Order: sequence, then structure tokens, then C-alpha cells
Amino acid sequence: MNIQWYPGHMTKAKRAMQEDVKAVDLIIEIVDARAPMATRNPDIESLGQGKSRMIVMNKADLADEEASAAWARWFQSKGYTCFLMDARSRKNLKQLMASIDKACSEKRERDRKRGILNRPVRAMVAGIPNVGKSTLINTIAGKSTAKTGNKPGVTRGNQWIRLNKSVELLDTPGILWPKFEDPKVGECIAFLGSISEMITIPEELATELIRTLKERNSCSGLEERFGLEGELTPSGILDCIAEKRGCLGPGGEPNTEKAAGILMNEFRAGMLGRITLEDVPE
Ligand SMILES: Nc1nc2c(ncn2[C@@H]2O[C@H](COP(=O)(O)OP(=O)(O)OP(=O)(O)O)[C@@H](O)[C@H]2O)c(=O)[nH]1
Ligand SMILES: [Mg+2]
Repeated sequence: MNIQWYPGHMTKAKRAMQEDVKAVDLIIEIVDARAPMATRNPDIESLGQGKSRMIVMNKADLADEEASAAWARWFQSKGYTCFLMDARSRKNLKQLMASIDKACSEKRERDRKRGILNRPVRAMVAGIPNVGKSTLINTIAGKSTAKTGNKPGVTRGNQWIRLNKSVELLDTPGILWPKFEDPKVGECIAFLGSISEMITIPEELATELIRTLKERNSCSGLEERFGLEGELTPSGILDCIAEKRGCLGPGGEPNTEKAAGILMNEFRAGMLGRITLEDVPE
């Protein structure tokens, strides 16, 4: 499947981020723990040149635990400070805050030497759409200041959120990049719900997801949840889901579009198990 999504609001958002990054000490890059590499935006990597940076592998509650540990080790081996998070929970928050503080300590020291005292640390929270940037900011702030939602493109402009005297966070809109060179990357991002549903065909996306789960031997949750038996093709599985969930047309034929929607929602919500879609590079 060839998926591309780079709407005008992302070009605009990127420009605003290029402007605001000048005032920032640290970039907190949020990726989806279920595909930590595919959900990294190369444009954010270059945007953050010369800044302190940190990677938060969010939605770790939905990813395979062993795979997440391997990914965290891999990022650390590349020199990144890396954090596994469920942004909805305050667990790990203390460590995250300590890490933010540490990442900015050099900057603080430089400020101090130049006689600048008590200037707050400013961190930009950036990443592709729907990975949980605004949710993380709300959890850190302990209040719902940033708008969140279970679809890509909820945050539309940069918004500073002041945590206390010493830290300010910048929420930014999710941005993708102009072209997915590897079609698998686009697919993966779509599976995870970071691509607008307006531009994908539900049945196509769902059968591709089933194919991917089969390839990765990650089908047990799918089979269990929908009571699948025997060797079925991806489209056979979709028919089966339609039947099991009563998605039938007037003539009793399976409504595969509806079944595809159900499958995608349940996969994204972790109902088919904790599944990681990407392996650490060799
Ligand atoms: N299971 C789980 N869900 C999460 C986590 N973090 C965020 N969510 C959910 O993911 C959805 C998207 O969260 P947002 O915070 O709006 O994502 P965002 O990155 O700000 O998205 P945009 O503003 O569209 O770029 C919401 O439904 C959140 O409740 C997490 O760690 N685990
Ligand atoms: Mg947001």
C-alpha cells in the first residue's frame, strides 16, 4: 500500500516549530513504542540540531514488553536518553522530570555563568500525530490544559504550558514528512492511527494489518478475540470478523468495511494483545 499524508497544516506547523525551536533548550521527541523507528520523524531529528534531546517511547502499555526493553537499550546505545511511558499515568513521572532537569543542567550552568538566574528550562514536545504529546504534557502538568483526542491532528498550533517557575513545555501539532520512502513506514504509521482515516481505504488497511500480524507471528490475540479457526486468508479473516460481530448487509453478506473499522479500533486499543510491529535493527 502506498500511503502519503502531508497536508498543508503540517507544513505550517513545521515552520512555526522551526521558529519556536530557537527559544527551546530541549526537545522531547515522542515516538510510539509499538514502532519506535517508523514513528520517528526525520524532520524533527534535524529540527533539533544542537539542542539537548530525549526520546519518550510512549504507549508502552500497548507494546510488547521485551521488544520495548530491546528498543530502549538500542536507543541508549546510540547515545539517547530514552524513556518508556504510558502518558496517561503518573508512573515514571518523577524519573522523567529528573531526566528533563539533567538534560538541561549544562544550559543552566551556562546561564548561571553569564549571570542569568532562574530562567526557566524550555522544552519542545514533538512527534508525529496521535502519539500522545498533549496527553503527556497534561499528565506532567497535573491538569488538562492541552486538548487531546483519539485521532491524528488534534493539536493545531504551538502552545506553551508553564509547569512551574523552572520548566515550560511547548505542545506542538503532530507532523509527518513529505514522503515515506519505504511504503512499510507509511503503513505502520497508519496501523497505529497516526494517518487521517480520510485517506486510507478501511478494508485495504485492515487486510494489510492482518498480513503484517501473520508475518510477525503476532496473530494469537487476533485469533482468540474473534474465535478464528483454521487457515484463513486476510480477507477471509475480515469476512469472519464481520460475521462474528454481526456486520452483515441486507442480503446477509459480510460488511467488510465495518469489520475493518472494528479490527483497526481494537488493534489500536491493544485488545489483540501487546504487539510491537518493528524489530531493533541488526
Ligand atoms: N494506551 C495509551 N493511550 C495513550 C497514551 N498516550 C496517549 N494516549 C491516547 O492517544 C490518543 C492521542 O493522544 P494525544 O495526546 O491527543 O496525541 P497527540 O500526540 O497530542 O496528537 P496530535 O495533537 O493529533 O498530534 C488519546 O486518545 C490518548 O488518550 C499511552 O501512553 N497509552
Ligand atoms: Mg496534541
